[in-house]
Amino acid sequence: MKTTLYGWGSMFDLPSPSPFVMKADIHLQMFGIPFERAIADLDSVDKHKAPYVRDDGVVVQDSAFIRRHFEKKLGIDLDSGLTPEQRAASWALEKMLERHLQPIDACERWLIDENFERGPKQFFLGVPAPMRDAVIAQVRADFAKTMHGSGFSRYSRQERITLARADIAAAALLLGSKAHFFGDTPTAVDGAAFGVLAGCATRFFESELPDIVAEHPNLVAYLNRMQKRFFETDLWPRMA
Ligand SMILES: N[C@@H](CCC(=O)N[C@@H](CS)C(=O)NCC(=O)O)C(=O)O
Repeated sequence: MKTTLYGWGSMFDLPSPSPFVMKADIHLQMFGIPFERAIADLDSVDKHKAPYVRDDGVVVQDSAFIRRHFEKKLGIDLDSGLTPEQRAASWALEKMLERHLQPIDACERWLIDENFERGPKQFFLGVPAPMRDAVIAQVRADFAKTMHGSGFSRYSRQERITLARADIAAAALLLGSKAHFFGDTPTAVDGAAFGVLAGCATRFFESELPDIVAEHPNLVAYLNRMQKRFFETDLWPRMA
């Protein structure tokens, strides 16, 4: 039996540049199964996104379906002990963070020139030099188009930050003084929450987001606690 999680390792002072890879990594650790980590080859999977896992030869794409695959296979519920209402709140929080706050953070990284230069541009260092600039321009244009379609780039940067501030404050309030979002033990949403909130908290980029996270000492303590528990050492292979 062999399980491999495909994604990317430490970048931008984070365990992974991708919140979804961090989430899947945390979930696999919560399942308690041995697994390896390997650098993703997006061209090898039809959704063209990471994370994905190869589990005994079966490829499972998308962090939500990775979770479901192992919950079913192992008979382990990452939300065991939660009431139906807590499960609903957990899903709502996860999707607010992933579908609203995360794209705002992505805009900080991809649309602000100095952040793009020091951040996402590094993803393309492996592209042969003669075509690198064209590939970078195309991928960045695709990102801008996606953000226009979803509406995020139609907000000004300051409007996006205002919305992010509300998301981060909501997460901080829901966490309160608990060790994790639903008590002493991590549940599924902690994987998603760590991924997105750690992404906002990194000081690697020029952004107001880390300052906003820092306004909530309980969130900062939570992120430190989660980092220590799940990512104490650098677990990923070096990227080429
Ligand atoms: N819904 C997916 C989202 C995964 C995702 O957006 N991954 C990004 C990195 S954060 C990616 O692989 N992007 C590559 C691309 O869009 O080409 C999940 O939960 O796994």
